[in-house]
Amino acid sequence: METKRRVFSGIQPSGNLHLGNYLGALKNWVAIQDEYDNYFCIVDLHALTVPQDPKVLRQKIREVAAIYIASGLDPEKCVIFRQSKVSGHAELCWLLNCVARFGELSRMTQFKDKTRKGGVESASAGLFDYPVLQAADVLLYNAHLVPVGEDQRQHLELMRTLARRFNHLYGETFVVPETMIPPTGARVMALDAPDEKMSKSSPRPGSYVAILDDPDTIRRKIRRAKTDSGTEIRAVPEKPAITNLLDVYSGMSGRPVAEIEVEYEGRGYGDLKKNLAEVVVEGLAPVRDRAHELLDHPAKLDDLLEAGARRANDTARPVLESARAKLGLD
Ligand code: ATP
Ligand code: LTN
Repeated sequence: METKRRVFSGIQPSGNLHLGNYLGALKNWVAIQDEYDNYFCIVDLHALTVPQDPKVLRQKIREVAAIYIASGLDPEKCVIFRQSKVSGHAELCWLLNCVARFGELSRMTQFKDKTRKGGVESASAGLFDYPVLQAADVLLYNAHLVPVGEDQRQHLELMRTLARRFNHLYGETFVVPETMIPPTGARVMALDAPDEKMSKSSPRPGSYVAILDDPDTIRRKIRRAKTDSGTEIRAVPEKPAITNLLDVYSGMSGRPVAEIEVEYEGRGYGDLKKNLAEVVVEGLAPVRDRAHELLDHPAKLDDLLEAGARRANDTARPVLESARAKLGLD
């Protein structure tokens, strides 16, 4: 039998999962799951890089698990598990910390963005180290492919650099993983600020459509979404708000943006928003319903995550052992 190449990706259980997570990540994971050996992680250690309420975190972890499955990930085909339940992530992170450079971490734009408001002085060391833990996540499984949204490109480049550097310094150990970014929906922007990415940690609920939002909330948020001046419905750089709505339309409907532009020639923004809202409501309804059903049986979700962690541990252990041995820690 031909062995399948391996995929690894993850989402943080912080805040509400939104359309950006769905179109930039989840939908593609589901689309490729038959072709690969899949590891989809709930990256709870990453969530700790900013303060979390333990009670809320516990609930969010289950919610992410439910959304993974409700979106169409099949637990028979995918190892679904929590990062903190496989201690190799934290251990390999330390080994890679000693290979990563302060300078390269200082250049990470996500760190700069996330510390812009509060300043670096009060940022956690974990937030600074976030990309190294992310590198450990993937390298620990010798994964070949990492499907993510556009915002993760720089972290993925660093991951590849660390894999190559380790291999060069200590001998072939890690697969150098490839980045996979979808053609549409890779960078969904905030509905109320199309120059910012749609983000889970946003304090403004009107900036995102959550996967679990009810239909009326989705309709209201899309109705209130910012638009651009003018009336034409075209995806052009001068129209970032309309471009974003068209991109979401395309991602949710599977239709090319150009075709949607033609359909809306001579029609108004109101029409576009109304129909887009229905496309989003229809697309998310089955996910939301299924997620709620799954959340009604939390013990089952917990069992599934435990089983996933056992399988993940089995895959991770030999890779970690080989990295330790290369460093002289055997
Ligand atoms: P936060 O804003 O709290 O940092 P987030 O919304 O960026 O969180 P993550 O858990 O960091 O969510 O990301 C999970 C996955 O979703 C990643 O693959 C990321 O690239 C993708 N993603 C996140 N936001 C967007 C977005 N606005 N558009 C497309 N993909 C996105
Ligand atoms: N940092 C990622 C989430 C993440 C991830 C990973 C993605 C953590 N570990 C490993 C892919 C592979 C983010 O999207 N913000």
